[in-house]
Amino acid sequence: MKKSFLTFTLLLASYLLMANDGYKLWLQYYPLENPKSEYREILGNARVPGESPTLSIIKTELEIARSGFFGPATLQKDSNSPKLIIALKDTDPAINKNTTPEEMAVLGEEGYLIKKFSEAGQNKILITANSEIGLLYGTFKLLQTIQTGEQIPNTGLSNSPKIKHRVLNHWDNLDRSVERGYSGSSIWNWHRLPRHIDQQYLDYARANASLGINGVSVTNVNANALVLTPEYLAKAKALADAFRPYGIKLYLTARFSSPMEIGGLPTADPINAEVQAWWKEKTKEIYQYIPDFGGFLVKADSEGQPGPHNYGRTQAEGANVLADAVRPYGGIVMWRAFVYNEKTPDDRHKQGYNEFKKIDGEFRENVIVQVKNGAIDFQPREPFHPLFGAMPKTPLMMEFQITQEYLGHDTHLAFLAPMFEETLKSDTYANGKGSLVSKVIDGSLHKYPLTAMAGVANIGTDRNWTGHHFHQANWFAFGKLAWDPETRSADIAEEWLKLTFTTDKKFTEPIQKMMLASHEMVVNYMTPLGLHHIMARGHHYGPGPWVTGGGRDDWTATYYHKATEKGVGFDRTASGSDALGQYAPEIQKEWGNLKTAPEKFLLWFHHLPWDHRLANGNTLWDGIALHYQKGVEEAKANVAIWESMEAHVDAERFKHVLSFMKIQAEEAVWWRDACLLYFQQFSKMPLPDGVDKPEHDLDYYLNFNPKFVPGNG
Ligand code: BDP
Repeated sequence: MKKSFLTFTLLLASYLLMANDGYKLWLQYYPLENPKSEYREILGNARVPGESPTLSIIKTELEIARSGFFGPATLQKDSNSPKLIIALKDTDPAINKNTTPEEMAVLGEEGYLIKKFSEAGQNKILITANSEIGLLYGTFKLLQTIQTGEQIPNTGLSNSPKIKHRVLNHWDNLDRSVERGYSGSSIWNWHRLPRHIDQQYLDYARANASLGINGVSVTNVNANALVLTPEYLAKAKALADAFRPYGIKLYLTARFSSPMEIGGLPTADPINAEVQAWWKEKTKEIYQYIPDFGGFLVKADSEGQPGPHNYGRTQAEGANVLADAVRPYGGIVMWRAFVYNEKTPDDRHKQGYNEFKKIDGEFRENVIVQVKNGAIDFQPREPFHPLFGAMPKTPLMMEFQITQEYLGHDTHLAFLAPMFEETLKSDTYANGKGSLVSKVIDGSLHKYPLTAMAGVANIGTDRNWTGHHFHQANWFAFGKLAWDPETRSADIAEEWLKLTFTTDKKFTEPIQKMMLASHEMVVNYMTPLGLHHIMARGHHYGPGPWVTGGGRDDWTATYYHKATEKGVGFDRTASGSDALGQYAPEIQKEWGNLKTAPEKFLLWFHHLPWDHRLANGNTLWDGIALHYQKGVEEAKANVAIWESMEAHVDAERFKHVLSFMKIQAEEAVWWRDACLLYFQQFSKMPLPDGVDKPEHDLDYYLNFNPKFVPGNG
């Protein structure tokens, strides 16, 4: 007992002292607290019958975990009496003996079952599934359960994904720049592909598999047709081959004008027979390279991208051409609903809905419309997109942005699971009360046969993948919610902290609290009370409520906040743009009435005088100022909380996080002062008690111009 305790203490001490650059993400496999754990023998004495790339990944994973948990010494294996059996049904008698057909039936294609059983007086564990990928998912689940110190229930642990396609969207360009990427360059080195497969591709695939992510779109939605040429298809094939054993399918973004750009046709009109034939031929070629190619992701008629509008066609006519091409091979088309145009005189909020609602039911069966969580653009907070619930005849998928384009980029800690959860839990009232967005997405509300969720990746070549160590948690959260959109953000935070740092409650409890409050904190110091899109022009880093003019009104801040001496906010009720009219009557009633409208969306839907009274009796102006102040205070308090955690974290990650938190606290002040000085010109009211006086005048902020902000093309 004493000796093993000593071993554990030494292991743990050396783990804490070791430089940890975060590369291992949530797969740390650090020493277990209970050194006598029965898992030592279980992991050291596994039987995984059969040979295949996926099975060999499973074996390696068990070995990495075992030596991380218990130290490198190997165990004497007793192959006659394995303690852990990982196998498909009918490939191992222990599986057939200890499972029922009913248990197997609910697992579907990718689910798994972990069960304890006893044999000849020994405690054993089995993991089974209907596919090798299910076995891999089950293996990761067992290892996560061991690391976090949870128990496997006596009834077993059975789980299967609620969403079919769980896809990361990389906005990565072929030159390795990343649109809205803040953590280095693209991890795809197209120049070296296909001859060199970097270890990072495999580590990336492994990390995704550990979360159940099963699809990757590797290229920017602002697409380059070059990726569909043979030279690049050979490179894409090499990536697809690397991902396959991890259960990950490759998708490509398709530029709508490709038939002209690389096909030499005079048009890309979707009803033109030659265009249709071109897509069919091209798709056949892609499947020759990548037999399990997932399909296309398309951004059309948006922000300068070509699309069916160029030929007077609908989005369905555009999508269907590609859908017909991939259908014989089982592929899908993810067609984005992010369609808007500065020449359309209507509120930008309304354009996606207006474009798609009327063509509900006109898409082929293998098209899924990919809808951003909100109707504008990944703001720190948006009400759910009114298309959710409005297209019963067309499968809709969720697009979340994991990369923090509008949330302070890589240095601002914002745990996004609560934001994702807020959207998923919103009630669309499509089929009456309880018609949650999550039920639209998992297909249960409208019986969609095709279901999917996409997350715009925050991954780059930084050693820790995501810039801020805590932004690994956003990648993690996306994976968990894509698997089950009803997962609670509190559970996600806790699990991530335990896997990534320690199970010590002295650390996990305060830091989980900090994470869960961090999104609201960012909303407070950036865009409280429903303000939105008041970031700096182009790169969206830092405040820019003064951004105006420049040719595209819908890319300015003044378009969205409409501040004058009379008031502030975008009137989207019936007296204004009536975007609210796109939601269910129940929502119109609640959000349209100032007595019941949620304050978090107040200025999103209403234009109000500065002296409008909030629920707590404060004027709107005071309320805005106090929210900004609160955000600043929280960001400063977080620095102190993190400083008090030094004993629990390795020095390298501790320092890294600390310096980012200091940046965040400083920049929260920047946001508060710049926005309040700007809006004060109109409100002409003093700052309320408790709000710090700005250090500089408005001119200072207007002239502050950070250079070379990354991610802006
Ligand atoms: C906006 C980004 C832009 C993207 C666009 C999109 O500013 O870089 O290309 O969304 O989603 O958020 O297509």
